[in-house]
Amino acid sequence: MSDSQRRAAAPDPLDFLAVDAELSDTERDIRDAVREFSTRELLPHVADWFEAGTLPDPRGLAKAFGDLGVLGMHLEGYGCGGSSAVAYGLACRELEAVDSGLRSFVSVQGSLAMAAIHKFGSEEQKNEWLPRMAAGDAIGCFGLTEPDSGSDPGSMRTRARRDGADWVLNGTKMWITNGSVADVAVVWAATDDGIRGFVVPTDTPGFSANVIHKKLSLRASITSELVLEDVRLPADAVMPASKGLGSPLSCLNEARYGIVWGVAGAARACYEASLDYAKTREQFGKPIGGFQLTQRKLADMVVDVNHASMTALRIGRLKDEGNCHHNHVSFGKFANVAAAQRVARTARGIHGANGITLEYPVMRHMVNLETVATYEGTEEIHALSIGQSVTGVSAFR
Ligand code: TGC
Ligand code: FAD
Repeated sequence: MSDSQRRAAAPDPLDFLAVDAELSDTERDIRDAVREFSTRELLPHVADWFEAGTLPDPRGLAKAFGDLGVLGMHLEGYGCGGSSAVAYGLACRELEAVDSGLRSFVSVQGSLAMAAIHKFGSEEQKNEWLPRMAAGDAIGCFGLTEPDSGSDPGSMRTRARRDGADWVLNGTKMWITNGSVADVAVVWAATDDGIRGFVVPTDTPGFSANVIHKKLSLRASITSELVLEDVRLPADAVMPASKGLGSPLSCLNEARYGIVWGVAGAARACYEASLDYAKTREQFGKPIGGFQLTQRKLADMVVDVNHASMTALRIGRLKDEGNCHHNHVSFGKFANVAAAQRVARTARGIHGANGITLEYPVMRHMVNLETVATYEGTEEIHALSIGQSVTGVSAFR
């Protein structure tokens, strides 16, 4: 039967372009398992965690994520899952549909701390840390940003100097997710030989971490300052294959990739909440979804949500084929975070006064996305990366 003879099914409002029809059975199974876990174990509590401004049981959460199999799930060997990039992305999408802070927990563990050790660590470092981190028995953090070096990490002041065979680290890292609950910190420091990465057990004398309070965004996440005062480490604490700024930046690609998917989940959650609200909330004698202005908002939202999912899936397929350049990831982070911010902002408005409360997820997502737009390369940094990619001219300095 030709297309013109066959009557196509009407689009599903919850997957308008049937993007998920492109998934394999295995990918769908992983999506469903993470969605089921997130809905059962995380969603009922996340508003309270956000209101409290912390994660009350980070070790229990790490263990639960380990049991679910999402910590370093895309890494090969050492107790890790070895999944495809798309499967990992789907997990990030389902976690961030609940809260960006929860996806961050998984991103920092798997895509930053574990990925750094996996890419650049010695066999001893990999065997010591990766199986425990995959199981959620050890928590890791990733220290790149400093008080005076954010978008420009190459200007870092944290220094590692040789003292005999040992290394001695001094400096301060800022805004470090899970810093004060971590067992191990991957710390990037300048050496006489360029930037190198160090595996630092957090009980090493001279290492301390201070929780950053009064955040108005990503409140269901622990963010810390790391202070390194004459932290003495053995010669084998350096990750042997780490060399230059490109090493930490290559880890960022992994976490940024998770964000490309994650924010598609946050956007979807805001759109679905708005659709539900618009169909049930009545004013002027009819559901607000019946007003043309609301329908325009829903149309804009469903377009953004579906564009974001398609972008994530395309970049994921490129990654699984081995054809994903870091500027593809910049494209995805730039496009999808902005789309999710538009959706969340509109969703907040559709919910009226209810939209400013934690009874509904929309303002929580909206303010979380302020962090997501800043970390892992700000909107401006990714715009400049795309600009450099298409013109061949760097506008960074
Ligand atoms: P530049 O000279 O351009 O690059 C230095 C070397 O690195 C290479 N490179 C990359 N390699 C892999 N992946 C990338 N994305 C790369 N970008 C650049 C580059 O080819 C070069 O290699 P080589 O061999 O020629 O030396 O460096 P630059 O100093 O001009 O900086 C470039 C810039 C601005 C793009 C980079 O510094 C940057 O991305 N800045 C943003 C910093 C950032 O994103 N920080 C995130 C910290 S971690 C975090 O936020 C965790 S949040 C928690 C969570 O994820 O949930
Ligand atoms: P700045 O770099 O000072 O930027 C300020 C403004 O200037 C931005 O708008 C920026 O886009 C703009 N700007 C900078 N350079 C240019 C330019 N060349 N052209 C145009 N505009 C420019 N870091 C870690 O290392 N590990 C973590 O686990 C981690 N977790 C985080 C968790 C949270 C909740 C937050 C908020 C941040 C986290 N970060 C982490 C830090 C994050 O990566 C940085 O905040 C981010 O890289 C931006 O740096 P900055 O805040 O110093 O801003």
